[in-house]
Amino acid sequence: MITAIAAVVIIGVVLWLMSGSGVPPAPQQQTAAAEPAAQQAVVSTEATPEQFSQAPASTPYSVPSTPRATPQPTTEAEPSPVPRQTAANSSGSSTLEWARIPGGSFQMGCTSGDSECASAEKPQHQVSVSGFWMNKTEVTVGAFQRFATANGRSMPSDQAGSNHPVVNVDWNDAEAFCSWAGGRLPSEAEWEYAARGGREGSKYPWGNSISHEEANYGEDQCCAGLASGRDQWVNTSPVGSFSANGFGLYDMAGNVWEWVGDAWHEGYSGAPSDGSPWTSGGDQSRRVLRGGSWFNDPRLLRVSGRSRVDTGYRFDNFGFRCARDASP
Ligand SMILES: [Ca+2]
Ligand SMILES: [Ca+2]
Repeated sequence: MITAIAAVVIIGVVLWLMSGSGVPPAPQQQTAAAEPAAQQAVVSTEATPEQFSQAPASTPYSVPSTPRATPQPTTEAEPSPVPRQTAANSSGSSTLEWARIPGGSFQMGCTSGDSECASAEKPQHQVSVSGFWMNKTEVTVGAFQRFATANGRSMPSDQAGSNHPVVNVDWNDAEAFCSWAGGRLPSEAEWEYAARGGREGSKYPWGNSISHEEANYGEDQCCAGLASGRDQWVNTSPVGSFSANGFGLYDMAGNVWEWVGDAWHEGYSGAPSDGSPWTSGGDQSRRVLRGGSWFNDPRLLRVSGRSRVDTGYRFDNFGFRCARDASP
């Protein structure tokens, strides 16, 4: 009898360990059980965890039956180590199109008169950025698939169509992709400079107000996807489904959050003024995300808006785009 009881206990312990209860949680933070930990990990300023999607991994993507035509980029880019197709046949699915971003100076951070600014967006400060290249769109599922295939990596889970932005990528995935593509992640300053598109003093890349005609985002109050007007998508939209900004970049507001190279700092005191990534000090375990997503309310799509999360986290509203230095 005692032997039988002991056997049952041992089997129970083994099954408990196999169930994962005795090991740290995997980076994937999509299950309901993982939400509290993920939320705790990101709460430290008024930029709340509402920016992250807790949608179940199985949530179907809303791909309209008659998708809006994708604007075709027209500017040419420098040769890339990643084979490129023409815009006409790529549909943005597997190529990386690069836009040349001219150098210049801008005011980074909280836009004057913007009552929605968080303390982390202050102080506003001048930054001078050298010219560089930046992907016109978020990196697509198709492009990431090519990277995964070339490097023997498995695709992250729960992807939509090949011309949608890749999601469920952590910071290291993003950096590895950009390195493979001959580039790097943009610095936070480069990202904001690029997002503003040469337009100073606006809350959004196109002006001071926002509607679903300009970007893919969610409900006005936190947090859920919403289809309305030109924004036909409850989840991600095909990249380039909305108008480009002044630098020819798409979806700098909304669709998916975009990883940048910088470590998280609670504000801009002591930040570099030369456009370089701020990688010293601050919270080295977290990296910055920009631009808001399909899951978020419009406040988080503001061009100065910031968020951050642990480098190993993946969500179905996290993506990225790459930058690269301009040739001298
Ligand atoms: Ca939407
Ligand atoms: Ca975006």
